[in-house]
Amino acid sequence: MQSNDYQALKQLIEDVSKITIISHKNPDGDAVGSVLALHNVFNNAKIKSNVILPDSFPENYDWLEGSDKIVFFEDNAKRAKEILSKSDLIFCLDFNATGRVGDMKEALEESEAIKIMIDHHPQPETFAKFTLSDTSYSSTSELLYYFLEQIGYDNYIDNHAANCLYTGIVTDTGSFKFASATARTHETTAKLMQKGANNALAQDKIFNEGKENRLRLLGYCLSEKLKIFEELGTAFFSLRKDELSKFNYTKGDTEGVVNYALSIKGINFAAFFTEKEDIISISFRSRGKFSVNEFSRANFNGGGHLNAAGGKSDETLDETINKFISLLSSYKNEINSSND
Ligand SMILES: [Mn+2]
Repeated sequence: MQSNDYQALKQLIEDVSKITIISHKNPDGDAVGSVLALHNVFNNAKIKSNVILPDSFPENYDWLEGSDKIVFFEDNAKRAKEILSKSDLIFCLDFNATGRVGDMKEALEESEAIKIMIDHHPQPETFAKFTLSDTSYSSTSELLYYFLEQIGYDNYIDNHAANCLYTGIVTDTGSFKFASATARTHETTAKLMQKGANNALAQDKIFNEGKENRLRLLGYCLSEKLKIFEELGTAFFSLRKDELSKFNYTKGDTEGVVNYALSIKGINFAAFFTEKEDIISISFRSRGKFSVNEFSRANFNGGGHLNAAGGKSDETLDETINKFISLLSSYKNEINSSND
């Protein structure tokens, strides 16, 4: 099958009987939004599908239609494995490598289903038979809209699916602030609103239903934990386990905090280090040309996008931060000229 043979793909979707839709570990708004959008579209087209995620997602997405139907691998591995192994077709949304699904990796790789990847991260692996991968899209949700148009399924996007796609676009573009939000992104968003996406409701649900401890943790990070290296154009935050538990941390509570460091004039590179059970997890963000994808791939076993990437380290929090600081001088020119 040609990778752009959408007619054949549409036929395949309609011919098979077991379709599964999955996304990456620690699902974000784009992951949850895109899988549920496709699930809702298939429902409207009278096509059955299952949705599996490796683990749970932040509560602020549980208003999305179909979120209660998701099977979580971490809670129900047996059932998830069974679904994956019996699938004819597996849609892999918002990830580019089987390693991104965590403990679900083996079950995904072992499944004989035809895999379809729709994703916007650079350097995709080649495990899928059909790969629609384009880094010029703000989000997988935006790219999924394009895909649905190509197979003639955009008419099946109802208000529920539209809200799901809108959520993916809003969260991956920082509410349309990032450079990744192009004219096309806004055009797609307009079409979603015509199909019933409710922007005010969605933004309210996503951003204004937080918990007190999350806001206090943000305050603590901003006032106590921000380190700035002005001459290196870099700032970072870090949180130890004891600090996380003091604020009753749950997954997603520090999402977006790293971006605040980039709001300072002259800061083009930001990082957030979190001490997890047996690993240090890192978020990187940048403004302009400096590639945090390259930086993380080269130094911190991670990757992602030009301006947003993840990383990890097996060393202690202090060792990880020291390594980070010692690397900065060799990137100084790149960082400081990032916005030229
Ligand atoms: Mn995404």
